Amino acid sequence: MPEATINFYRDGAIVQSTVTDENGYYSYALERGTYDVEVVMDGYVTGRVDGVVLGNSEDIVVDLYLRHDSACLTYTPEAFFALHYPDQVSEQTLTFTNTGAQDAIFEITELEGEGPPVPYAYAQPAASKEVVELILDDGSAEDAIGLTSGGEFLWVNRFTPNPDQYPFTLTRVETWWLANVNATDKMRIVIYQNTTGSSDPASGAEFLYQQDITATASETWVSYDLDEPVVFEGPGDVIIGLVNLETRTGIYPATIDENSAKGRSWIGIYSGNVPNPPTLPPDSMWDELSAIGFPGNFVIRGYGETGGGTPGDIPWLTEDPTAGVVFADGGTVDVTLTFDSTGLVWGGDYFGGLRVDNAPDPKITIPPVQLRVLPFNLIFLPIILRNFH
Ligand SMILES: [Ca+2]
Ligand SMILES: [Ca+2]
Repeated sequence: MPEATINFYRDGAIVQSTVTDENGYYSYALERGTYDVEVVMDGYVTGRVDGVVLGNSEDIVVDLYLRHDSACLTYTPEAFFALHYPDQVSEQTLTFTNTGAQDAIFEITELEGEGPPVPYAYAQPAASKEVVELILDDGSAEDAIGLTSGGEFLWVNRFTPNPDQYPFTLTRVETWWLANVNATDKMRIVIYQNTTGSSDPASGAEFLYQQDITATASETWVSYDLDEPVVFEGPGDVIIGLVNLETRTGIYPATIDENSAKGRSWIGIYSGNVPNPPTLPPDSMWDELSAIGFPGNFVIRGYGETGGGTPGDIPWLTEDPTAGVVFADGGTVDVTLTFDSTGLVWGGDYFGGLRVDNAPDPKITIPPVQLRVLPFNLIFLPIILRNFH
């Protein structure tokens, strides 16, 4: 773990302190004796190993695992499917688990399915989703910039999708690396929304998602699938950016299209490394590209599809509870899902989704729900025939 502080205690008092190197290693020469070793790092729960005995001229290895000081909410199962005859009620359980070090709050909203029930004899429902493309550039990159003296920085594009494209789900980010970027260089995708209408994307930006990626020296488009698609309710702006985590000089990762400047590409520098997650605006420099003499667009694109669901009542489904707190360190909460096919048309598939809002993490996930109602004529009727002489 890089740049963590290691404190050595002896009889309850700090005797020495050091910092891990960029690979997360540390070593320190101490007088022999018994020490308590503590590891402190921003954003993590402080770790500690007590009673490390150091003898004469020996190396002692003390490895520590630190936990993020945040909530980590997951749920099972990932999707729900119920098979009913008409006028039947059944229950299933959605279980939340919080493996993080902070309490998590969940809130469930029903999302209406699309269209009328689909006879299940006919494969999948007709897709009514449309592709959403977030593009500022003209398709070709002419230049790229980096920091003359090296170091981390951030660059973003501000997109304003048409209001009727909302809600939509962002699934993919594309960019273009030039040859001075190595195929092993570490970068990070960062995604924000801004519903304030501000033309400065930092003013009112809300951080939504980040994902570490590795560059490739491709000289062409490179596509990165988001591990967790991001849902935008809108309307407003979508901010997609990249963070350069390579601190060497001579790397110019922020690729620019110089032919069609839209005034929507911003570059940010922090007084130290880019914080994790990167808060906007950066505290050292924050400028639109033309203001620093490079009018153009960063070559960053976003792709997704419309949908993510329209909040509304699913008449055949109820959840209990619809919100709650999942305690840290392995807490669980069960939510009962009740499927009710009373009064539904027989012989069809009904679709919907459950939007799960997750605080303090702003992540939104949507487990799909499906109810299949069988026709009456498939009901097995036991008939006993008896032969009376
Ligand atoms: Ca171009
Ligand atoms: Ca309902």
